[in-house]
Amino acid sequence: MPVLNELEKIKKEGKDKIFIASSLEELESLRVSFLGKKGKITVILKSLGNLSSKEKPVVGKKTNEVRQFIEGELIKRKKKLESKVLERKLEEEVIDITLPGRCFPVGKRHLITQIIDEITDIFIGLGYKVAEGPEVETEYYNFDALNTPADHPARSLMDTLYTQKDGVLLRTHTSPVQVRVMEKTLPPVYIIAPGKAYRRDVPDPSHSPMFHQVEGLAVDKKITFGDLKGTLEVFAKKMFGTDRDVRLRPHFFPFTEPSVEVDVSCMMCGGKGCRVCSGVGWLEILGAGMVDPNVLSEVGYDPEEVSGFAFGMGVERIAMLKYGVNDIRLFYENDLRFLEQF
Ligand code: 2NM
Repeated sequence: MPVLNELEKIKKEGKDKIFIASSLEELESLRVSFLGKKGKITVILKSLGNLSSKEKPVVGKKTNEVRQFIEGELIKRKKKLESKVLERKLEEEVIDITLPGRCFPVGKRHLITQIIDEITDIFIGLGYKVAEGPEVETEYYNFDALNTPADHPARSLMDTLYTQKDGVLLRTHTSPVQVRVMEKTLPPVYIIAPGKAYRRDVPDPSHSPMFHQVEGLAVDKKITFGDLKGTLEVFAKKMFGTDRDVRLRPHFFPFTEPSVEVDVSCMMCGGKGCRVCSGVGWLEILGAGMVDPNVLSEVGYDPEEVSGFAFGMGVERIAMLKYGVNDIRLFYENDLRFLEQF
């Protein structure tokens, strides 16, 4: 019977083609070509009616056998292809749970903030409190109350940044904060005033129209110049190292009398003289003095009852000396290559 040969050929063809099918799509189109509405096996099943009653059961049986065989082959191949797809997916999506997680970039305090905190901690340790006040000040708190004469050059338009409003300016130091504290507090007063100050300067390696200061003030009964000297020595050694020497040179400030400038032995050369200290072996770190009796009277203190010392330092200057930074403008450029070093 030629149809039996035909079925045997279909069986062989199905087996071979299903075996080499390389995708689920290909397998599906093979299923359609054998078992679909117009598929090779379906066509034969439909033609069974044309056969004789003797042939019909033989061919019918063989057709069913081939159909079942092909269905079986299709299922086997389908399972194989599905597991291959899953395997590839697992390989592609592999997650190494032993890899360390991605780090978020962590910031840090600006060097200027670090130095302010360091200075603050030293004076907190000596019993001082931190005081703050406005950066926009009046001429009274910035100059008048600090015994600064009306014709003092610091008051000039060349040196001070004034606002549109008469008598209102950007503070040129943080001393007005201390005047404000003294005004409303009875002695004893032990405070430091960290913060921004403004001066009419053109930026260059050592000048900036905005910079940071920490000023200190101690007012109590029997405060002496010796107390000032001892306090500043303790500060200088905590800040720059115990092997530093400290010296005071006479100076002048309107708000203190006597006044001094304070030097530490150069931390670069140890005092022998080098490029950093311009060969002199000493570096100026701050200004200080005994609070002028006029300043004490102005805030309502009795200069016969109490005395005080005060000091002021530039934070950028301290940072530059401590870390060998040669241009103040580096502090304000926010270049992480600079800032990350500290
Ligand atoms: C300095 C130098 C010397 C100072 C004086 C006062 C106040 F308010 F008590 F009068 N505060 N800070 C002072 C004294 C500041 O800076 C170089």
